[in-house]
Amino acid sequence: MQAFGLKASQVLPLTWGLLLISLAVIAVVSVLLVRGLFRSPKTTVDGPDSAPVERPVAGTSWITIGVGISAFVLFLSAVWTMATLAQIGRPPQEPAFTVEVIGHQWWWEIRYLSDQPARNFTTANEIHIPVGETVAVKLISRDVIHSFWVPALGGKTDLIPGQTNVTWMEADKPGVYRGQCAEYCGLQHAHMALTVVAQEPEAFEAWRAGQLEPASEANTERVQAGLTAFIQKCGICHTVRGTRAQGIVGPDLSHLMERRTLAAGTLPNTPGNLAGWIADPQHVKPGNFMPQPEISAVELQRILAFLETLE
Ligand code: HEC
Ligand SMILES: [Cu+2]
Repeated sequence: MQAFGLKASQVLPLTWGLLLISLAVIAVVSVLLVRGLFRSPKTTVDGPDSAPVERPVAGTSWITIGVGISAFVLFLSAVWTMATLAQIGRPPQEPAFTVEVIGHQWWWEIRYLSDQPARNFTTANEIHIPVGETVAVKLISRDVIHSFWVPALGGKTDLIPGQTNVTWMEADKPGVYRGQCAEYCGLQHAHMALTVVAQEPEAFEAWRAGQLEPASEANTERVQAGLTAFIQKCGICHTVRGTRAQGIVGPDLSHLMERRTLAAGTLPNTPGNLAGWIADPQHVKPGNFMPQPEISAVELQRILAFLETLE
């Protein structure tokens, strides 16, 4: 385990501390239990029918001592936990911007919010952040309870339907950090991963500028045909900014080619996997909410040609 940010570096000692305390408790209890099991009774009973009239009292003081030690250790753990939670509750500095993370069964909608509406944009399953800056994260759910967890950057925060939870993120080293939904949310819960990409500020700004651009124009006949097929067969659920495809049921695909994975971390985003996903999404991720499209092989090729322009 390694921590890559302010929040994680505060949570990590607590994780280790509580783990060690728990292991010590198990060890002590086991030793006492085994000793008790193999201890021969001190009182000797004279005959088969006689039993001591009084119970021996020696040993009851151990109950008081045991409860005392447990209560002390539990109290210490509780205080340590609350102190850590209080420390990470608020970001150490004013957040540079806010990302809204919306949980869907079984993918993450990511919305970058700005004071200027023209600088808002939506993406999916991959969050880019500048290194060394705090980013506020607003957590919302559209269906059931999910939990946002990027282990290398900090602890979990739940996404609760009808409520907005707020947390924050900070990474002190550039890198690609894997996150995962950490609250069982149905069939494909295990395939609800997300990626956090921490970049140097210039690289982040370049990425953001790219995301703000509309999707590239369809410039060849094949791509144009692909766009038409896409609007007909996919536009009801997916948005590609600047086109008539404006669906909101599935992930925004405006800059699909910039993402590392498909279907919330289920597959690396390669041309072969993309074709396989569109041809049979239920095979790749059974039960997910993208139905098997009714498209011919020719349409599939055209749609792929169009999607490959979405950089
Ligand atoms: C009924 C709505 C619906 C239709 C129609 C639909 N999709 Fe999807 N699509 C989804 C949903 C929901 C997901 C998210 C699945 C998941 O990861 O659980 C998805 C995911 C995807 C992804 C992965 C995106 C990512 O960032 O991971 C691609 C690519 C995609 N769809 C392409 C298409 C194409 C191309 C078509 C048309 C042939 C299409 N979809 C039709 C709902 C739909
Ligand atoms: Cu889940």
